[in-house]
Amino acid sequence: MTQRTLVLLKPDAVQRGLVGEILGRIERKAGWSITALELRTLDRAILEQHYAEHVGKPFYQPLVDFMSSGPSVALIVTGERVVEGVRALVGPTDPIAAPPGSVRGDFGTVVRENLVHASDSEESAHREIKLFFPRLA
Ligand code: IDP
Ligand code: MG
Repeated sequence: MTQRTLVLLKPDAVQRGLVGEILGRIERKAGWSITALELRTLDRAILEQHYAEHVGKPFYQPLVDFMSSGPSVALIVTGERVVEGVRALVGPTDPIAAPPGSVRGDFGTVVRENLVHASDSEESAHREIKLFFPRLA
């Protein structure tokens, strides 16, 4: 089942020089491809739409501040079961609870600065690709 998913390497990943490490893990999965890639500082208007489900939660405003604080890498990954697969590669939201071997488990300690966003369903992937790469939606 070939799918597409939207991945963001968050400002902490770019600032810490972990882009190559994380992209390498994605590239090495058999049959997966990076089909769009861009370094960009995300603007608040896009982030407010992207994180609309979290409006009103205590972490929402600091999250938008953090996500707009410096450049991120936005990409589309295409391949077999990439929606579920990239979420597994990234690990659970809390990096301390995330298993070693996952990106968050290997490199993160702080929940907000957990290095990567990945779409959580095919429906989210469709919406997020439209938001970040409208010409490819
Ligand atoms: P996800 O990125 O694993 O899908 P979500 O629950 O959708 O996690 O939360 C979106 C992002 O908001 C997380 O990746 C993390 O950066 C941040 N976040 C989530 N929960 C908390 C929290 O309790 N404290 C601080 N930041 C949080
Ligand atoms: Mg989420």
